[in-house]
Amino acid sequence: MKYDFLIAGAGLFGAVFANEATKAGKRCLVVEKRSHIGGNIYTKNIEGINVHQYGAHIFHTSDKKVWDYINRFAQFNHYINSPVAIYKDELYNLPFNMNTFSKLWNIKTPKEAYDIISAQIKGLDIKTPANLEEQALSLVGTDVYEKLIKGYTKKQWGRDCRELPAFIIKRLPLRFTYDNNYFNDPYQGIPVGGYTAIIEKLLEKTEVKLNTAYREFMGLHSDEVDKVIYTGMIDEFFDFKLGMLEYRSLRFENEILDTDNFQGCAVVNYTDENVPYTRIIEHKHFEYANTLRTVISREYPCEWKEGIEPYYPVNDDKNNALYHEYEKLSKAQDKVYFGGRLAQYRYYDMDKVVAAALELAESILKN
Ligand code: UPG
Repeated sequence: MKYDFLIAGAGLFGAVFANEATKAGKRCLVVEKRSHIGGNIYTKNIEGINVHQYGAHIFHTSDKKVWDYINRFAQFNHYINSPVAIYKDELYNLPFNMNTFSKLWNIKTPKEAYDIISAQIKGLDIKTPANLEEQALSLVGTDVYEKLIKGYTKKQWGRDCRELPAFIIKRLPLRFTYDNNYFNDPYQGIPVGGYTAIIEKLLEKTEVKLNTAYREFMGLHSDEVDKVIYTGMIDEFFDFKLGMLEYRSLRFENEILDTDNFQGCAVVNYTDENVPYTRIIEHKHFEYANTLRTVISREYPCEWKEGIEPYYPVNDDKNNALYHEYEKLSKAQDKVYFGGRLAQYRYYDMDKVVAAALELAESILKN
């Protein structure tokens, strides 16, 4: 056997696993269908700025082990994600905190904010929130929901808030302090030199074939492969034989502008349903780049279809049920392991991907 492990996909999951396996003396090959490594965390240097080609990625974690691990492959800057939201001609700080509330209602104290939100929630009579709309309303009341959540979520997911799972909105902190940090995690930052450099380092000692689809490679070389780590779409692995899972995708319009500062921060969300994009990313602010020009990306969500990249699993009841059927098939596979956002159909953040890849490595590399 030529390879102990064939790793399908050179994204974060595949690269972390490959690094561990190679270190453990296993012969590994990574096949990647795109022309570059990194999956959706890939960054490319344009105008001296590391542009997040597949959307903004901010590394944040509460897991000290994961933080120490990833810091072996990059130095992280002190970036703290503090996006703003624009609704019509109004601008608010995110996540939902005292800065947001004082601007919304012209108030100053947490008690004033709390009283307004409580009064709004009281009239709604929601017991256990059954969907994203009920969850959002019962957390922050009607004003925040109408201005900062409803339109954005509809654009992001292409579905009404009543059709979406409640957990999605719980990603965002709600605070009664003047604190614009988007995350509660103690560790956060952007890797100096971009994310692609992390993947390069992870894969430094592993053979990688780009422009190589898993299916085609196996069609010709399956006899050279012992075990497989598969990080692509789980339904595609099984030829969609139980039906297709839904994914959300994104399209980006990138522009290089002749100004050194276009919007004053890295992430500006446009929460009005009538603005066709969800956010504008100005990449230089992730890394405090000192450049004369700037690069911005407008982000347009769309439904995934064959030929474009999948980004987000749509974890509603219908899709989760179908995923569980595929998961059963995957468990019955003798020498194939499924990992990452697409293969596990899970809205994973990067730190969870690293943790899951390390866990898999630990459990199967022993022998
Ligand atoms: N949401 C709103 N209004 C907002 C922002 C978010 O309603 O202004 C809802 C929406 O339903 C969204 C959900 O909250 O789907 C989750 O939001 P978020 O966690 O920001 O979504 P992601 O697209 O996954 O966020 C990515 C990265 C995150 C990064 C962020 C850029 O996961 O790490 O910080 O983009 O701000």
